[in-house]
Amino acid sequence: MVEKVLEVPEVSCNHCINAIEGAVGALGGVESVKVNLDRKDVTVNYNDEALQLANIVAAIEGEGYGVGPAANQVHQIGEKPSQ
Ligand SMILES: [Cu+2]
Repeated sequence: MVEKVLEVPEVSCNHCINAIEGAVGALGGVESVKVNLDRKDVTVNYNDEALQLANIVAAIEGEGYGVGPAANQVHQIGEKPSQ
């Protein structure tokens, strides 16, 4: 099980949160998904033997949200995104 944080700069409201959490949560291997509207990021805990990070990114993009520039940089929790 790994935890990754992806930046999703376009999230702006509960609709966005529900769309992203719904799409990512529906993927097999995802244990938990939580969007933080203030930080505009999404924290995903998943089984990395069952699911690739690319599949998670694709699910978010499939809902129409970019996984933004800073955003392509996946960072571990507790670590600042490089800027
Ligand atoms: Cu929204």
